Amino acid sequence: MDDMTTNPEIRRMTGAEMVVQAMKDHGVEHLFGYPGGAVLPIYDALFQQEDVQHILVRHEQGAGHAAEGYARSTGKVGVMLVTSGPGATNAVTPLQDALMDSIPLVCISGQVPTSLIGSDAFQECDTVGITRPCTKHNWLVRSVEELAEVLHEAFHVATSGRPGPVVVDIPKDVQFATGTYIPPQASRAAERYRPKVDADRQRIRAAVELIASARRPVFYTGGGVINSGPEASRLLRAFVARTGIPITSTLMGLGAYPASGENWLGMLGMHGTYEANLAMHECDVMICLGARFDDRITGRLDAFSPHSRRIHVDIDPSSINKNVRVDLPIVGDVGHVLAAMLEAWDDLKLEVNAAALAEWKGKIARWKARNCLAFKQDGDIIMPQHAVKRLYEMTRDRDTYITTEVGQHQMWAAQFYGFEEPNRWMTSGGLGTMGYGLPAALGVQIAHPDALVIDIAGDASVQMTMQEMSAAVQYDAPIKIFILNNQYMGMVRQWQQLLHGNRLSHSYSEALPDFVKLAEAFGGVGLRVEKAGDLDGAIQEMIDVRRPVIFDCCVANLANCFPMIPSGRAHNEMLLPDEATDEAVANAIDAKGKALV
Ligand SMILES: Cc1cc2nc3c(=O)[nH]c(=O)nc-3n(C[C@H](O)[C@H](O)[C@H](O)COP(=O)(O)OP(=O)(O)OC[C@H]3O[C@@H](n4cnc5c(N)ncnc54)[C@H](O)[C@@H]3O)c2cc1C
Ligand SMILES: Cc1ncc(C[n+]2csc(CCOP(=O)(O)OP(=O)(O)O)c2C)c(N)n1
Repeated sequence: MDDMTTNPEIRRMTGAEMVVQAMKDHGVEHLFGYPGGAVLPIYDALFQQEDVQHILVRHEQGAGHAAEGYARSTGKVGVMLVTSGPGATNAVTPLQDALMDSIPLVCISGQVPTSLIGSDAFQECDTVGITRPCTKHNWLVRSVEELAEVLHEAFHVATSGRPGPVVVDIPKDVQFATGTYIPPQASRAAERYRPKVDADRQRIRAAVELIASARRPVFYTGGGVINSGPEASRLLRAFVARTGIPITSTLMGLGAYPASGENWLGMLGMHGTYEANLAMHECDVMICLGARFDDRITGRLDAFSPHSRRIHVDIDPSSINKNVRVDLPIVGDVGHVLAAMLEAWDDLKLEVNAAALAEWKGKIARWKARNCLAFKQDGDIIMPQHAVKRLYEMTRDRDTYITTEVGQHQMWAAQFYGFEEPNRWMTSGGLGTMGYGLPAALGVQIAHPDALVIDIAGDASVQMTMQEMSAAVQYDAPIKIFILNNQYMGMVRQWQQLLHGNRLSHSYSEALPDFVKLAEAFGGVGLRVEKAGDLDGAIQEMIDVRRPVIFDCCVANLANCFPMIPSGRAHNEMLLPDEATDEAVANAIDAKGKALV
């Protein structure tokens, strides 16, 4: 007897039907896509079923970022569907974005028929060639008999180990052809790729003993804690509570430990807090959990945390010793490792050095008293920090998700919006993709229809993917686009001011759209606020409207985002708000003898 008769799940169907069936079998409820000639068979199969809902975006980049927002806010895989040629090339930016931020994405792309591959056919491009460096893995499927196995492998690879984007490129004749569909249970994909999740016991023991011996320890946590799932955040909180060790996080890890937690130091890095960066600089034991020593964190490498012994927990062995040498590498899933660390801590009856820790915390408290995020809000002009602070205070008790674009507003959001839970914060960290936030908000809202989803945006970034407002209106997704409108590419202007002699080369948008009219043109609601006194009322109106809103919040044009470690500088060479005089900045530049950009 062959498999067809022994296993009723093994069925004959077309390649296009297999794509839809695999989505159903992997629990996909929504996908984001845009049709075209080379994917029409798949669109036809989608049309004939109701289990998987397709969200029609307005540009393939939007599909990718929406799928990223969906994935990050749910912990599930994000799925996108694009046609060949321009559809695939438009998907490159979100694929690279997802690769850098470890977001699980499955991108299905249509390809010209196999007989035409390599003939410069209409809308042909070498999709696997183009996307090879910006995916975790990709496949060109040349036979319908391979398709089911490749699809299962794609879902497995995207979501296992260090998550990331994958592409399955399917020629049109393979979509039309009929073949055998095997279900995920019959697939061998999981045997072929088995990342290590449990850590070596000896190393766990060495790590907890090193932590117990520390006098000035600090947790440096990152996106890997979010990737690992909510249990990792719970275990992290438990470990911090057990030890009382201060904790900071990267931009990507915000929410894993609550911003209101008593050991919280705030974000670290280029725009991180004074206390977080100095704690990293002066610590004697650094416990890095699911973070990758990015250059926005380390600053000048030869001056990075000069006195510390470092533990690095990461699921991807290639992250270890990539940028910074560590003393105790641990390869594994951060949730599994934390569980093992807590167990070992209790079994070995370890305790922190209470006197040394108290002294360390006293020092940190003095750094904290420096109040590095201070800003002045007086008069009518709205300070951007104040706008984010009020937005936070007025939405913190709701079921709120925040996305951002890229620039100063993104950093102010990270500094002034306090995240209490994981998966509430969606931002483009590694690639820094302007245009990420609006479609990401759409993806989040599709996953959480009743939640309050806000994109904290800049006036320049938001114009890059503004067209997805139309998709938001179509799907009744009441996203709120909260633009901190300073009329500049603020982050670029800030660097030009501080590091390029204030020569503001092409960073001012002389013509901006009327965002209120634009919102209305899309079928949404537009609100504009110009005076600080009107801010709260308008935020409340935005919250109350159950429709997509563009909120044009006119803020101080020339505000700068501090603290700031100019790139190439060390943690203890940070510029603070009231120190960043022209003279101090000029000296900082002169000391190096060249612009630090
Ligand atoms: C304008 C701008 C300014 C920025 N300024 C700052 C700043 O001031 N501070 C800052 O922090 N960032 C800043 N960033 C973001 C920065 O560029 C990086 O994206 C960020 O620091 C990387 O965060 P991460 O180290 O947590 O790594 P991620 O990119 O989140 O990577 C996660 C790491 O964890 C590992 N991992 C994944 N899953 C698991 C798992 N289950 N278990 C164990 N390990 C796992 C991965 O292999 C990887 O090494 C800025 C970005 C922009 C655009
Ligand atoms: C696609 C893309 N192009 C260029 C950049 C470089 N860049 C980083 S921030 C920024 C300005 C962002 O301006 P805006 O969205 O108005 O935000 P603001 O900094 O004013 O808050 C630019 C151009 C980028 N990050 N992404």
